[in-house]
Amino acid sequence: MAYMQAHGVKRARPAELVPGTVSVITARMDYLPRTTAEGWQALEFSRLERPGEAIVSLYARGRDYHKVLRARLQKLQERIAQEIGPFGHRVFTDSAPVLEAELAARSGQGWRGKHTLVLHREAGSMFFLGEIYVDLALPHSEPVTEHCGSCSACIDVCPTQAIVAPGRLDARRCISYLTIEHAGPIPEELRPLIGNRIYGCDDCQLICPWNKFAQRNALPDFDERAGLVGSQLVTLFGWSEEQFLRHTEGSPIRRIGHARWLRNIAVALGNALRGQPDPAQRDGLGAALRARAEHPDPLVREHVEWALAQHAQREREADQPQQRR
Ligand code: B12
Ligand code: SF4
Ligand code: SF4
Repeated sequence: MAYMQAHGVKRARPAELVPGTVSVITARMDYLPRTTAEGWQALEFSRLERPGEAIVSLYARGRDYHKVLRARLQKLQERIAQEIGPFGHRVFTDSAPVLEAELAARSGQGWRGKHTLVLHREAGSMFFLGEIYVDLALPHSEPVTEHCGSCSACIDVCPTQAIVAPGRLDARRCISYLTIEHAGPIPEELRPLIGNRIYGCDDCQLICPWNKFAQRNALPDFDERAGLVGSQLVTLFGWSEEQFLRHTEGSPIRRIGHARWLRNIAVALGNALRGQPDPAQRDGLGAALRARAEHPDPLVREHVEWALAQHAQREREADQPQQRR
């Protein structure tokens, strides 16, 4: 994430990024799919108990939000221009050095939770943020009050203890960073903690009591795509590059590329192997991994090797009680 440092102070000073900017219109867009069932948090947590199943975080199961939110903000800008005439503007969503969460918090879209995300009493935190920088002097909206109180559920649930203090995240430990942004090998000590999460992580949001108020989005854009929910790790690991590209067309997942996709699934397969009591199931997972052992990318090979070592370790552990007998 070197791009964040590279842009320096531009991140905090909108007028340096877009000269002439006087105000920022902030927006949030809910992303729970329209078909989301009641009790969805428990349903999502239950996926962790099925280690052979792949978990893709909720925001990434449909169409890429960058495209959806930007198009809608553009439309909003056009509607405003129809009313008041042309004005200077630029639309952003996670697309430039913009401190989105801070702008959202200061303009009343919600408060910053202990997990660092923005949340609101009527919307939880399952929404994206976007902005329109404008050269119009608009009246300021006020921040909302903070409602975390003595709760620390997000800090406690984080599998890698990435939330090092309220409102402070060590991104290097966050599964979202490790599986999406990070290009190299995943640190070995963190691999077992990733479980079966293969793209992003939702745990600090799933546990948050305010997410019982999270809203569904009526747009079909965020409908869950086939293959990205409830699939077996082995199935996704078997996707060729061509299949990966086809299944992730227009999805944010495509950006990580096939090799990182395989890297992430190899880690999850290694973890599944450690937890799998059934030898036949273990053999199936091991066979899938061995089929990728000669992959041309050393990143994939190393993670496959690590996962197969978990297999060997599990086999040894399974043998031990028999030897004692
Ligand atoms: C980098 C990044 C990440 C990193 C780091 C996250 C983090 N919390 O910092 C990683 C890869 C880990 C990540 C993960 C996720 N992310 Co992210 N991420 C971003 C991104 C691109 C930048 C965030 C950032 O700047 N972080 C750096 C820290 C240092 O900034 P900060 O927290 O705001 O805190 C500093 C500032 O506020 C500053 N500050 C405050 N006031 C002022 C004033 C001045 C003058 C100055 C100089 C500074 C300053 O001081 C603070 C301390 O240093 C934003 C989009 C964007 N452009 O903002 C999305 C964003 C925050 N992510 C988002 C999402 C959805 C996620 C995930 C939920 C995805 C997932 N399911 O896997 C996870 C959640 C993990 C978590 N608990 O945060 C959404 C959050 C929506 C929301 N409801 O808040 C955003 C806003 C994207 C979007 N457009 O919707 N993300
Ligand atoms: S996204 Fe997952 S790993 Fe990252 S802070 Fe939240 S719970 Fe921890
Ligand atoms: S889980 Fe608790 S501490 Fe964390 S953001 Fe939600 S209310 Fe705040």
